[in-house]
Amino acid sequence: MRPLIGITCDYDLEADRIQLHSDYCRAIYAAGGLPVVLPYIDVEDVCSLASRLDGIMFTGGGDIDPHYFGEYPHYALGQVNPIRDEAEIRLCAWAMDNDKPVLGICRGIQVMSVAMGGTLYQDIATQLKSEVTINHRQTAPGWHPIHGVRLEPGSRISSIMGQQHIRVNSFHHQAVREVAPPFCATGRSDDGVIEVIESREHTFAVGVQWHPERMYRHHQNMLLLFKAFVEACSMSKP
Ligand SMILES: [Mn+2]
Repeated sequence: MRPLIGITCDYDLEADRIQLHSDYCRAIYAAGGLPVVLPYIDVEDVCSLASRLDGIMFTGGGDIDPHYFGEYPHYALGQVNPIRDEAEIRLCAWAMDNDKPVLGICRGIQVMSVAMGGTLYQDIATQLKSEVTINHRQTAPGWHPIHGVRLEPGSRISSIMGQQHIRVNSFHHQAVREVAPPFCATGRSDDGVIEVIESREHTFAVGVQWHPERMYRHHQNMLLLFKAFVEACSMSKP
Protein backbone atom coordinates (compact mmCIF):
# COMPACT_ATOMS: atom_id res chain seq x y z
CA MET A 1 0.00 0.00 0.00
CA ARG A 2 1.28 3.46 -0.86
CA PRO A 3 2.28 5.47 2.24
CA LEU A 4 0.22 8.57 2.93
CA ILE A 5 2.34 11.71 2.72
CA GLY A 6 1.09 15.06 4.00
CA ILE A 7 2.22 18.06 1.98
CA THR A 8 2.09 21.60 3.36
CA CYS A 9 0.94 24.27 0.94
CA ASP A 10 1.15 28.00 0.47
CA TYR A 11 -1.56 30.25 1.83
CA ASP A 12 -2.50 33.50 0.14
CA LEU A 13 -3.75 35.57 3.07
CA GLU A 14 -5.34 38.29 0.92
CA ALA A 15 -7.27 35.91 -1.31
CA ASP A 16 -7.83 33.45 1.57
CA ARG A 17 -6.76 30.65 -0.74
CA ILE A 18 -4.42 27.69 -0.27
CA GLN A 19 -2.23 26.82 -3.25
CA LEU A 20 0.49 24.37 -4.26
CA HIS A 21 2.48 23.58 -7.40
CA SER A 22 1.24 20.16 -8.53
CA ASP A 23 4.83 19.00 -9.10
CA TYR A 24 5.15 18.35 -5.34
CA CYS A 25 2.24 15.90 -5.48
CA ARG A 26 3.39 14.36 -8.76
CA ALA A 27 6.91 13.76 -7.42
CA ILE A 28 5.56 12.01 -4.30
CA TYR A 29 3.23 9.94 -6.46
CA ALA A 30 6.01 9.08 -8.92
CA ALA A 31 8.11 7.91 -5.96
CA GLY A 32 5.36 5.55 -4.77
CA GLY A 33 3.55 7.68 -2.18
CA LEU A 34 -0.02 8.99 -1.94
CA PRO A 35 0.03 12.78 -1.53
CA VAL A 36 -2.39 14.59 0.80
CA VAL A 37 -2.42 18.40 0.87
CA LEU A 38 -2.67 19.75 4.42
CA PRO A 39 -5.00 22.72 5.01
CA TYR A 40 -4.36 25.49 7.55
CA ILE A 41 -6.78 24.63 10.31
CA ASP A 42 -6.23 24.76 14.07
CA VAL A 43 -2.58 23.88 14.78
CA GLU A 44 -3.45 21.14 17.30
CA ASP A 45 -5.75 19.53 14.75
CA VAL A 46 -3.08 19.69 12.04
CA CYS A 47 -0.83 17.65 14.36
CA SER A 48 -3.60 15.14 15.02
CA LEU A 49 -4.21 14.91 11.26
CA ALA A 50 -0.47 14.41 10.77
CA SER A 51 -0.44 11.60 13.32
CA ARG A 52 -2.51 9.57 10.84
CA LEU A 53 0.00 10.16 8.05
CA ASP A 54 3.20 8.25 7.30
CA GLY A 55 5.34 11.34 6.60
CA ILE A 56 5.26 15.08 6.01
CA MET A 57 6.80 17.17 3.25
CA PHE A 58 7.39 20.89 3.84
CA THR A 59 7.28 22.88 0.61
CA GLY A 60 8.58 26.14 -0.84
CA GLY A 61 7.17 29.60 -0.25
CA GLY A 62 7.84 33.00 1.25
CA ASP A 63 10.13 34.14 4.04
CA ILE A 64 9.92 33.05 7.66
CA ASP A 65 9.33 35.75 10.26
CA PRO A 66 12.79 36.28 11.87
CA HIS A 67 11.05 36.69 15.22
CA TYR A 68 11.15 32.87 15.34
CA PHE A 69 14.93 32.97 15.57
CA GLY A 70 15.25 36.08 17.69
CA GLU A 71 15.98 38.74 15.06
CA TYR A 72 14.39 41.93 13.83
CA PRO A 73 13.35 42.05 10.16
CA HIS A 74 16.25 42.90 7.84
CA TYR A 75 15.40 45.49 5.16
CA ALA A 76 15.67 42.80 2.45
CA LEU A 77 13.21 40.45 4.18
CA GLY A 78 10.34 39.48 1.86
CA GLN A 79 6.69 38.93 2.72
CA VAL A 80 5.97 36.79 5.77
CA ASN A 81 2.83 34.81 6.53
CA PRO A 82 2.11 34.37 10.26
CA ILE A 83 -0.55 31.69 9.69
CA ARG A 84 1.74 29.50 7.62
CA ASP A 85 4.79 30.12 9.84
CA GLU A 86 2.98 29.14 13.03
CA ALA A 87 1.39 26.02 11.56
CA GLU A 88 4.50 24.70 9.80
CA ILE A 89 6.95 25.37 12.61
CA ARG A 90 4.67 23.70 15.17
CA LEU A 91 3.95 20.80 12.83
CA CYS A 92 7.64 20.27 12.11
CA ALA A 93 8.57 20.33 15.81
CA TRP A 94 5.79 17.80 16.42
CA ALA A 95 7.02 15.58 13.58
CA MET A 96 10.59 15.66 14.88
CA ASP A 97 9.42 14.86 18.43
CA ASN A 98 7.40 11.92 17.15
CA ASP A 99 10.02 10.72 14.64
CA LYS A 100 7.61 11.15 11.74
CA PRO A 101 9.64 11.17 8.49
CA VAL A 102 10.16 14.71 7.19
CA LEU A 103 11.39 16.07 3.86
CA GLY A 104 11.89 19.82 3.55
CA ILE A 105 12.17 21.63 0.22
CA CYS A 106 13.41 25.23 -0.14
CA ARG A 107 11.39 27.09 2.52
CA GLY A 108 10.94 23.60 4.00
CA ILE A 109 14.64 23.26 4.95
CA GLN A 110 14.33 26.67 6.62
CA VAL A 111 11.19 25.63 8.52
CA MET A 112 13.01 22.50 9.73
CA SER A 113 16.04 24.49 10.86
CA VAL A 114 14.01 27.15 12.70
CA ALA A 115 11.68 24.56 14.29
CA MET A 116 14.73 23.01 16.01
CA GLY A 117 16.20 26.34 17.14
CA GLY A 118 18.45 27.17 14.18
CA THR A 119 18.76 30.53 12.45
CA LEU A 120 18.55 31.82 8.87
CA TYR A 121 20.20 34.38 6.66
CA GLN A 122 17.29 36.70 6.02
CA ASP A 123 18.97 37.70 2.75
CA ILE A 124 22.11 35.89 1.61
CA ALA A 125 23.09 38.52 -0.95
CA THR A 126 23.57 41.16 1.76
CA GLN A 127 24.32 39.06 4.85
CA LEU A 128 26.61 36.25 3.64
CA LYS A 129 30.17 37.36 3.06
CA SER A 130 31.83 35.03 0.60
CA GLU A 131 34.54 35.21 -2.05
CA VAL A 132 32.38 33.12 -4.34
CA THR A 133 29.19 34.87 -5.27
CA ILE A 134 26.57 32.70 -6.84
CA ASN A 135 23.20 34.03 -7.93
CA HIS A 136 20.83 31.77 -6.02
CA ARG A 137 17.81 33.16 -7.84
CA GLN A 138 18.04 31.67 -11.29
CA THR A 139 16.06 32.93 -14.25
CA ALA A 140 16.72 29.70 -16.20
CA PRO A 141 13.85 27.16 -16.32
CA GLY A 142 13.15 25.34 -13.07
CA TRP A 143 14.32 21.96 -14.34
CA HIS A 144 17.76 23.35 -15.14
CA PRO A 145 20.52 22.90 -12.54
CA ILE A 146 22.39 26.18 -12.12
CA HIS A 147 24.96 25.55 -9.37
CA GLY A 148 26.82 22.69 -7.71
CA VAL A 149 26.40 21.28 -4.21
CA ARG A 150 29.13 19.33 -2.44
CA LEU A 151 27.73 16.56 -0.26
CA GLU A 152 29.41 15.40 2.95
CA PRO A 153 31.00 11.95 2.49
CA GLY A 154 29.14 9.37 4.56
CA SER A 155 26.01 11.52 4.85
CA ARG A 156 22.54 10.23 4.17
CA ILE A 157 22.08 12.62 1.25
CA SER A 158 25.28 11.45 -0.45
CA SER A 159 24.24 7.83 -0.07
CA ILE A 160 20.77 8.66 -1.48
CA MET A 161 22.18 10.56 -4.45
CA GLY A 162 25.08 8.10 -4.93
CA GLN A 163 27.45 11.02 -5.50
CA GLN A 164 29.35 13.64 -3.55
CA HIS A 165 28.82 16.43 -6.04
CA ILE A 166 25.46 17.20 -7.60
CA ARG A 167 24.02 20.05 -9.61
CA VAL A 168 20.82 21.73 -8.46
CA ASN A 169 18.41 24.53 -9.33
CA SER A 170 18.22 27.60 -7.09
CA PHE A 171 15.24 29.83 -6.24
CA HIS A 172 15.98 31.34 -2.85
CA HIS A 173 17.34 34.47 -1.20
CA GLN A 174 17.30 33.09 2.34
CA ALA A 175 19.29 30.13 3.66
CA VAL A 176 20.08 28.21 6.82
CA ARG A 177 22.70 30.06 8.89
CA GLU A 178 23.32 28.26 12.20
CA VAL A 179 22.27 24.63 12.35
CA ALA A 180 20.83 23.42 15.65
CA PRO A 181 20.92 19.81 16.83
CA PRO A 182 19.81 17.24 15.84
CA PHE A 183 20.59 18.63 12.39
CA CYS A 184 23.96 18.80 10.68
CA ALA A 185 24.74 20.59 7.43
CA THR A 186 25.67 17.89 4.90
CA GLY A 187 25.64 19.83 1.64
CA ARG A 188 26.92 23.26 0.63
CA SER A 189 27.14 25.24 -2.57
CA ASP A 190 30.53 26.56 -3.64
CA ASP A 191 29.92 29.89 -1.90
CA GLY A 192 29.29 28.10 1.39
CA VAL A 193 25.51 28.32 1.47
CA ILE A 194 24.00 25.40 3.37
CA GLU A 195 21.89 23.45 0.88
CA VAL A 196 21.26 20.24 2.87
CA ILE A 197 20.55 19.50 6.51
CA GLU A 198 19.81 16.10 7.97
CA SER A 199 19.39 14.36 11.33
CA ARG A 200 21.21 11.14 12.10
CA GLU A 201 18.92 10.54 15.08
CA HIS A 202 15.68 10.27 13.12
CA THR A 203 14.16 7.73 10.76
CA PHE A 204 14.22 10.35 8.00
CA ALA A 205 14.66 14.09 8.43
CA VAL A 206 16.31 15.73 5.43
CA GLY A 207 15.96 19.27 4.12
CA VAL A 208 17.24 20.55 0.77
CA GLN A 209 17.45 24.16 -0.37
CA TRP A 210 16.72 23.42 -4.02
CA HIS A 211 13.56 22.23 -5.77
CA PRO A 212 13.95 18.53 -6.75
CA GLU A 213 10.24 18.37 -7.68
CA ARG A 214 10.91 20.76 -10.55
CA MET A 215 13.92 18.72 -11.75
CA TYR A 216 13.08 15.03 -11.45
CA ARG A 217 11.48 14.65 -14.88
CA HIS A 218 14.61 15.97 -16.61
CA HIS A 219 17.18 14.80 -14.06
CA GLN A 220 16.13 11.42 -12.76
CA ASN A 221 18.63 11.38 -9.90
CA MET A 222 16.27 13.85 -8.16
CA LEU A 223 13.60 11.14 -7.97
CA LEU A 224 16.02 9.18 -5.73
CA LEU A 225 15.42 11.72 -2.96
CA PHE A 226 11.64 11.31 -3.10
CA LYS A 227 12.01 7.53 -3.30
CA ALA A 228 14.23 7.42 -0.21
CA PHE A 229 11.71 9.60 1.66
CA VAL A 230 8.67 7.54 0.58
CA GLU A 231 10.49 4.33 1.46
CA ALA A 232 11.20 5.64 4.98
CA CYS A 233 7.53 6.69 5.26
CA SER A 234 6.39 3.22 4.23
CA MET A 235 8.22 1.82 7.27
CA SER A 236 6.86 4.44 9.68
CA LYS A 237 3.96 3.48 11.96
CA PRO A 238 1.13 6.01 11.99
MN1 LIG B 1 21.11 27.69 -4.07
